[in-house]
This record gives sequence, C-alpha cells and structure tokens, in this order.
Amino acid sequence: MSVSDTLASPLPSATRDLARAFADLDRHGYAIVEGALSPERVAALRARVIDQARGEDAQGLGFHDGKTNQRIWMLPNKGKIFRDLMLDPLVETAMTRLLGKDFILSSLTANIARPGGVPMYLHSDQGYVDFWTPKPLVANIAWMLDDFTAANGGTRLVPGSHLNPDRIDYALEDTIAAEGPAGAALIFDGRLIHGTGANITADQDRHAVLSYHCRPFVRQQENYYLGLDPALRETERGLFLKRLGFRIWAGLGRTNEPGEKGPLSPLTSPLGPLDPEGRPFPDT
Ligand SMILES: O=C(O)CCC(=O)C(=O)O
Repeated sequence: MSVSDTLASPLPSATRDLARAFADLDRHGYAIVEGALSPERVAALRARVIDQARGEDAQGLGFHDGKTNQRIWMLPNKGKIFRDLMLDPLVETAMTRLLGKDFILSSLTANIARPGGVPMYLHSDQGYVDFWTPKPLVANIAWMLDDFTAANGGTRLVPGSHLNPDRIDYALEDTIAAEGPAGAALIFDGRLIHGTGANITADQDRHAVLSYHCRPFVRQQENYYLGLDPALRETERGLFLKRLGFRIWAGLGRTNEPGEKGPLSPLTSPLGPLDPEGRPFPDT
C-alpha cells in the first residue's frame, strides 16, 4: 500500500463494521468505530473527566496546554471506570492487531479542548523515533465523549501519512478533522501525523480519553513503576498489571526474579553486594 493508494480511496467515516475499520486503518492510518461506548458509559466517563479536571484545578494541580485546554494524566490512578476502559475488548482487539498481543499502555489521559484553544502542533505519536518504521511501534485510541466536529477541536490528521517514509513537514492545510458521534473511538496508527484541533465554538468543550499504547520494548509516556498507586498493584487484575508492563517480556524488565510468568512485585529487600560466602559485603 502506498500514499497514492490512500489518496485514491474515500476517506474513513464512522462505521460499526470492524472489518471495514481495520481496512481504513491499514489504508488511511485511522478508523472511526461508532458505538464503541454506550451512551451511559459516555455520560459516566464524561462526568468523571469534568469533575476530575475541576478537582485538579481546585488543588492547583491542573495541567493546562496553552490558555484553555486541559490534560489529565495518570487516569489508571483516578477511578475504576478508567481502568475498565483500559481493558475494553476494543482495546484488546485493535491494539493486538496493530502492535502484537503483548502491547502495553503508554499513557491513559483525558484531553479537554475548550473554546479558544489553538491547534496542537502536528506530530506522530512515535515522533521520538527518528526513522520511519514499516509497522507502527505505538498506536492510540481517542474515545469521543462528545460529538467530535471540525469546529469543536476534533483531532486533525493527515490521512495516509503513516505510510510516508519521508518525514516531511505537514501543514494544517494538509489535515482533515476526525468527526464522529459521542461514543465513537478514533483508532490511529502511531505513525500518523495528527494533533488536537482548534476549538472555535463559543461554548462547547470537547472531551476525550486517549488510550495510548506501545510495543513492549518502547519506553512508556507515563512511568507506572513510579507513579501507580501502590494499592492498585495489590488489588488489580493480572491483565491490568500486564498491560502496565509489570512483567518480564523477552528478557526485558527484569528485577531479580527468574520467572517470566506473572506480574512482578516490587523488591522489598533487593539483593545487594555479597562476599563469596554469601554474607553482606560492605557497600562503601
Ligand atoms: O486530543 C486530541 O485530539 C489529540 C491529542 C493528541 O494529539 C495527542 O495526545 O498526541
């Protein structure tokens, strides 16, 4: 498939047909899956995002991009509703297809694009890799918690740019807005050029949760080894811990435990320097 093939076929629109969505992903680098979230789930997630955003501002900890937009980081710590979203069957299916079955979470964040927000710089989510890769190393799902429109900051993207090995600079004029109804999931290849759109409405905030994933040898955007609430390490599901990367994969991520099977635990007393008889050796 080439960039010209992409340009020759109609651009993706919202679909409930997963086979079509995956064909859109291959050809255009993105797909819009309609009805990925029920209206009840959209309402519950949206309400939590709004409350959390206000709560973080109230504590003076809100993370703001520019004057208006707000990002909420580390959602795995911020409610079971987000941890359940992380393990949604659509995530499992789409990310396995794009990144292989051992994909891990890179970050789980909310992004609120508010009126007056300027367009985010155009980038690919694997832009820190300074060469093109024939397969994606990372991939993203933007869960639409409002209708996404060109006016309210629907994600701008350059269709087919995932297939362009020449890492050219794209301009806003090269982009289109991803549009879809609340509850849709915008799935995109990590090589696709994109960015949050400008919200030019008078009064419509655009809410999204972004489930960003990577292959298991890529450094994650959020550092769960340091940042995850330690209580969750004790109580959460095995799959949750696997998706955060708390397992040995292909020999990577070892501590001192030999096994490759289950999630690793933090070392409470790491093995230190020993003398030949196995006694502690002074660490001076
Ligand atoms: O919120 C959006 O529309 C896209 C955000 C984005 O581009 C990103 O997080 O990399």
